[in-house]
Amino acid sequence: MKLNVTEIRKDFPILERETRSGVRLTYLDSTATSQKPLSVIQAMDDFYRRSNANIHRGVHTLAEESTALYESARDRIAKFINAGSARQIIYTRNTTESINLVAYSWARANLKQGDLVILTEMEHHSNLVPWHMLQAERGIELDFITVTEDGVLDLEVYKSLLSRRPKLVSFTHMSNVLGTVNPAAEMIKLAHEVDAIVLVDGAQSVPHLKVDVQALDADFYAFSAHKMCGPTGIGALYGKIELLEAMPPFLGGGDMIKEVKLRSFRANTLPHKFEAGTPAIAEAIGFGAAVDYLTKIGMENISAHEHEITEYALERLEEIPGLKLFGPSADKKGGVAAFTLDGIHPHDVAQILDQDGIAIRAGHHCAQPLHEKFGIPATSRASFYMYNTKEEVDLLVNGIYKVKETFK
Ligand code: C6P
Repeated sequence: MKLNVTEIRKDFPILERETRSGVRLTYLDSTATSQKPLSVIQAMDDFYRRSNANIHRGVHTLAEESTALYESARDRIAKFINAGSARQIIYTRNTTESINLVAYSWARANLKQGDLVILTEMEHHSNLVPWHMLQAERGIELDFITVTEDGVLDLEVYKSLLSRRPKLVSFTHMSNVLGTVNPAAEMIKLAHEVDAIVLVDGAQSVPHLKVDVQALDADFYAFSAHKMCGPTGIGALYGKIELLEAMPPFLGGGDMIKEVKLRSFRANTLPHKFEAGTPAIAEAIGFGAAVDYLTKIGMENISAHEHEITEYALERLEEIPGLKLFGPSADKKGGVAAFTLDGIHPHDVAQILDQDGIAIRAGHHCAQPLHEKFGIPATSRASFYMYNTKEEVDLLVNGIYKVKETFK
């Protein structure tokens, strides 16, 4: 179904604002964080106005209401990615913490010196640094699936790395710079043939594609609420039950225990075993409202709209002399357009566009090794979501011509 973007934009009050007098916002930075619809803002506001209390601790009405809202959000998040059970959804702060949870708990219990972990050259720092840290501590080995000139993973390299029998393969489902959507199901199947466990970084895929963790057969899947219309400060880790059950707790404290003695403790059942201390309750409720919103719009409709916008954007950007795009063609990627402009620093591009209210990101986008691979320190990056329009792409293109004019 074609999206009614005019109606959708009414759900996002921020899109109405001006960044300076007479200059309306053109928000092209949803890859960094998406904007939030009224239903999410209201769900969090209602919680604080009506139901605010700590969860899993009290028997009074508010405590029961708050617990029910928190757990009901988990149920809907589980359904959204087709997890078999809500027990498989661990609330974390974000994708970064979800990956670190696997690195601290699963990996420290299962990996020893010399064990191989396969990553890719297009990873975000949050799927590199936790493994660097484990390498320093444990002496694990890291190797990388290379990225081709067109910005896709070289699956022949992957297959040859798999012959070295890695213990873990961890890769991003969708690149935050190239936009490349990796063939996750195929990659997971190949990893399972050599008995490797697979962690997927879903920070950019869950907000934009229909993700079914069971169909993918992912062992772990990490994502953040704030990139999918939800609040900051909350994310999730999905894991297969048998893996999560066998893993030791990550952080210790309240709520993650069944029983505590002076010299020992017994860990709680899933998912609470991994949720120590008072969590981000209002944020979890906002996360639930965000998946309701995305479900109402329909993930297939969102993907189709973004595809149309991205195809148009790539076509228009390609026309600009001196502009170089990174990443594959629109059929292999999500709504991301990273580019350089001959002789002009990406930060200057972003700053000049901002004068016209156009928000893009410039820098290495927390993917320094990928930029190094392409021999550049930084790119400018425009990214699209369900609320973006072709008119906004035109504003971006006109803005880039203005940047070129300024630097002529
Ligand atoms: N990328 C971007 O502008 P957190 O910060 O934990 O919510 O997400 C981390 C992360 C992990 N993997 C990928 C593929 C990502 O894109 C991100 C976040 C943002 O590209 C902020 S750096």
